[in-house]
Formats: sequence, C-alpha cells, structure tokens
Amino acid sequence: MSGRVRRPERVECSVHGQRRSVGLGPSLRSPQRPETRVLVTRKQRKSLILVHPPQQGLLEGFSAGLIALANFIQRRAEDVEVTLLDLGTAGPEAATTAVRDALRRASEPVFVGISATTASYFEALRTARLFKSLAPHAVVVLGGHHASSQDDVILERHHGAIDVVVRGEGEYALLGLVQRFPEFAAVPGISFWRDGAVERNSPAPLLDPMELDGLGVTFRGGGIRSAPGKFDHITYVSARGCPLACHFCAVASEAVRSKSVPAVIADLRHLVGDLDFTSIAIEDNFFAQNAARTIALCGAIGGLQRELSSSFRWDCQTRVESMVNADVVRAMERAGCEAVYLGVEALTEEHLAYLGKTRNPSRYLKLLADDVVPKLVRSDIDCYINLQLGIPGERPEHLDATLRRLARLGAIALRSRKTITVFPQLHVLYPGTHHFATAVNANRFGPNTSRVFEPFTEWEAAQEPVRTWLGEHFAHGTGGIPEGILAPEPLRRGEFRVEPDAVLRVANALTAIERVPGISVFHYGAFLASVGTADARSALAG
Ligand code: B12
Ligand code: SF4
Repeated sequence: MSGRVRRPERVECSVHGQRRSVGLGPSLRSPQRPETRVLVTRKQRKSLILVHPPQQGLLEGFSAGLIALANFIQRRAEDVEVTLLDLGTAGPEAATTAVRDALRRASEPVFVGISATTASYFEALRTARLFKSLAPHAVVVLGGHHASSQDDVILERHHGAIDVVVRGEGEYALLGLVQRFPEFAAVPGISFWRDGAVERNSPAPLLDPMELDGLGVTFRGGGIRSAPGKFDHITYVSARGCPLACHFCAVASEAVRSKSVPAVIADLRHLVGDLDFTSIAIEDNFFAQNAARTIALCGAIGGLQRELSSSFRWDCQTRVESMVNADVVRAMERAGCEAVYLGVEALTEEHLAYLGKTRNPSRYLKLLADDVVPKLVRSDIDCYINLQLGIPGERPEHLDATLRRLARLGAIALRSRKTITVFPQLHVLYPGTHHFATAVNANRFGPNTSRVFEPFTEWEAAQEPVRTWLGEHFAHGTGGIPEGILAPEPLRRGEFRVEPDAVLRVANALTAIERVPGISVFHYGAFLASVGTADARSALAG
C-alpha cells in the first residue's frame, strides 16, 4: 500500500458546532442510585472521559466516533470538561496508571464513556470495572456498535460496572445524560438498570447534515496515541448511514446523511494543510452512493489538491454497483483517489444470496467482471476486493468457483499491468444483524442464543494462538462468531470449539487465492494493535 501518514504531535479542534434544541421532554423520577446522587451536591465543572479501550490484536486505529462525541459535547455543554483517553495500545499496568491519572485530573461528577465494538467488548468491560474500582461514583457509559444492540444483555449482567448504555449515534444521548444528570431517566437513546430491570428509552435523534458539518475531525488536547486510522491512513467520515441491508452487516438500514462539499473540503484542508496528513481513508459505509454528490465532491477535492502545496491520496469503501458509472470513476481518479475497497464479499451466487449482498447475484458478478474491474484497472485507482471466507456450509465447489472468478479478474488486471488486492475477511456473526436475528429465532447457539456474545467474547479472549492467527490473516477474524470454523454440534448447545479442519480449509483457501496470477492477498499483521505500537508508530510518523 502506498503512502505513509505523517502524524502530528498535537491535534486541535477545528470547526464550530451548530446549536439546536433537543426537546427531551419532562424528566421522569431519577434512578435509585443514592451514591451517584451525592456527586451533584458539589457545584463543580463536570468531567467526561471518553475512552478507546485496549485493542490488542485488532486493527489499530483511533475511534472517529469518540472524536465526534468529544467535539459535540464540548461545544454544547460548557460546564463539561471533555478528555479523550486512548488505551488502544496500553498493557494492563499502563492502562491502570492512565485511568488513575485521568481520574486524578477529573472533577466530580465524573462521566466515563467507553466505546465498544464486539471485538473490543471484553476489554471495554475490563476497563469499566477498572474505573468503578478506582472511582465507584463515576457514571460509566458504554456505547458503540456492540453496546447498541446488546444493551439489555449488558445491563442485566454488568449493571455493577456499566450504569448506562447509549444505543446508536451517541451525540444527543450522551449530551442529554451529562446535562440532565441525575435526572436522566427520560433522555432518549439510553438504556439503564432500574428496580431490577432494564429501562430502554426511545431512540435519540440522528444528527442531520448541518450538524455533521459542524463536527470537527480532531479534538483539542489530543490524547490520541494509537494510529489515526488503518493501514497508515487517517480515518475520515464524510457521511453516516447506509440504506441497504446486507445480512451480515452491523450498520445496515440507517438513513444516509452526508456532510456538505464545503465542509468536507474544510476538514480535508485542515487534515492535510494544517496537520500534514497525506493519506486519508474515507470510511463512509458506501462512498459514491450518490453520483451527483460524488462528482461535485471529487471536483472540489481536485481543486484542493491544486491549492495545497503537498498533494494527498485517499481511498474509500464502496459497492460494485457505484463503480458502474464511468463519470464517477473518472472524477474520483482526477481527485487523487488511490484505491477503492469494493465490498464484493463473495464470488458465488449462493453466498451472495446468503449474505444479502444483492438481489441479483448473477448480474452483480457480471458487472464486476465485465465492467467495474476492467474500468478500474485501466484507471489510476487501485482495485481492492473485500472477500469473506469461512461462510457456513462452504464446500470445495464454492472455493473452485471463487478461484475461477478470481483468475478471470486477475487476468483482466494483468492485461493492464496491474494486480488486484484481496482483503480477506472471516465470515462472522455480529449482534444487531439480520444473520444474528435469524440465529436467535432458531436458537441456533443453544437456548441462550440471544445472550451468546457474553460467553463467546469471554471464550474468544482466551483463544491464543488461534486468535492472533485469525487477526493477522482476516479483517473480522476476531469479534463476531466465526460460525464457519466452529464445530457445529457443540455450537448448537452454545459451546465453542474451533474445528481444526475448518481452519485448515480457510488457510488453504488463502494460499490458493494468493497463487492466482494478478491477485495479491493483503496481510494485516503489521497493522494490528499491540502493546507499545503507539510508540513505534509515533517514530514512523515523525
Ligand atoms: C473506521 C472503522 C474502523 C477503524 C476505526 C475503528 C473505530 N473504533 O472507530 C478501524 C480500521 C481501526 C476499524 C477496526 C475494526 N473494525 Co471497524 N469500522 C469502521 C467503520 C467503517 C466506520 C466507523 C466510524 O468511524 N463511524 C463513524 C462514527 C461517527 O460512528 P461510530 O464509530 O459508530 O460512533 C458513533 C456511535 O457508535 C456511538 N458511539 C461509539 N462509541 C461510543 C462511546 C460512547 C460512550 C457513546 C455514548 C457512544 C458511542 O456514537 C458515535 C457518534 O455517533 C465501521 C462501520 C460503521 N459505519 O460504523 C466499521 C465497524 C465499526 N468495524 C467493525 C469491526 C468488526 C472492526 C474490527 C473488529 C476489525 C478487526 N477484525 O480488527 C476492528 C475493531 C476495532 C475496535 N475498535 O474494536 C464493525 C463492528 C461490528 C461490531 N458489532 O462490532 C463495523 C460496524 C463494520 C461492520 N459493518 O460490521 N474499524
Ligand atoms: S455491507 Fe456496506 S452496503 Fe451492505 S449494509 Fe453494510 S454498509 Fe451498507
């Protein structure tokens, strides 16, 4: 992959937010937590510590979600002192020291907001317990993708460590919580434990495009030690949501909201012009969903490239269908797009249907091979393909068909003296997905299927060296339930046992893919968080 990010020593906040009244409605009675009520009797500035928990073995990259939350709250709640605490590459001792230091600097009441994907949930819980052990009065809030769809399970099991779960986009929910505390029971978007049961409030409003425009991309005071994004690119999100509903995806069916073109350009000017980043990963779920916006945005990015003294490269994630439009591809090329990650996911009709990727798998595969790949390899844009292995019920004929189709794509690439890079993913089940809902309905992982992520994440944390091997070879190798490599019989009883034959099958599949002319396979090993990588990356960035 080309391009290294030059990471600045210090980042600062750049954009000012919009004000808007939320209309939270009347407060209900406050929750029965005498110890937390004591905190507000002291008339002081409140503290909000937003925590990126330890990420060992996962793809390194600080959470853009936490930066968005920090900026949103800091601008709207002047009595709240917001800090970011990055434990991404901290070992247990360093994490304890950092938490102690953060608490020492904080004034009560202290709110601790921890971000959790399914892969980081186990460490997020550990971090929550650490905060509670050092500051029992702190109000600990869990948010992020895992928390959003497992609020009831988490609160039932861990209400001693987690006080509140924020579901979905966290800006308004967290703002309501810190502003209204301790009368927070009516705040939309939160779930909490009260009188021996989980209270789940109605969803909070999503940010509208104008509000997205006002979110900064960096946060003053920094505190970020992890890499700023994956594969030496800084994460940048220009739009939220996705209208589609792929069965495996944790972010499906949410209204798309995009930043305006001038706001994106202001953000990029700040990242490149002020902070010297030269490689940017646009992590919208589905870049180029709207052709007109994409062409306008790319025109403006091209203008920025000409205006700035140093040029920058960017990549994005998109769908096969969006790259059919030649004008879009040309505009992206002219704007300095270095690569597109195509969420192809599978190269057999049967698997595409299972994944809910497209209603018409044959047409999709034809578009890919006859139109999109030829167009991309003739351009300056590199073609990356996300491909899932270990799909349940995978048979040798699936691999044969996949290799045949890859060989055709590789041959097309070679004719233009290019290669296509495959980014292998392991097929896994995440909470909140269509696949998981189907599993719950069928009790596929035993009678407690809806609670399976509790034992699963605990079990997974102890699975070395398989966990490391999976992390090095697959995105999504860790986190969700890798149904295709677990022994089926025990799994039906809710027990997890890696099936060595299945692991061998995916390992062989990887080797076979790597041998296809014109195809290379990406290796994740160098980009995983491990204790101390932050220092190595800082040196690299310097
Ligand atoms: C950029 C990105 C990354 C980056 C940055 C990760 C990060 N922590 O942000 C990198 C490349 C490092 C990465 C790594 C991984 N990722 Co990733 N990634 C994304 C992506 C494409 C965009 C995330 C983003 O910035 N969104 C925009 C921001 C504004 O939204 P947000 O992060 O969700 O945050 C909002 C809310 O979730 C909430 N919130 C989040 N945290 C908190 C905390 C509190 C206290 C509160 C109140 C609210 C709150 O409020 C935020 C603002 O509205 C998403 C897809 C998606 N659309 O979310 C996948 C996604 C988050 N990744 C996913 C996965 C699986 C991974 C990996 C496990 C891959 C791997 N095998 O290593 C790792 C795990 C990293 C980790 N932290 O656990 C899955 C998570 C699914 C799940 N149930 O867990 C997603 C959803 C992809 C998918 N479609 O399935 N990823
Ligand atoms: S996989 Fe991509 S296209 Fe499908 S629902 Fe998720 S974000 Fe949308």
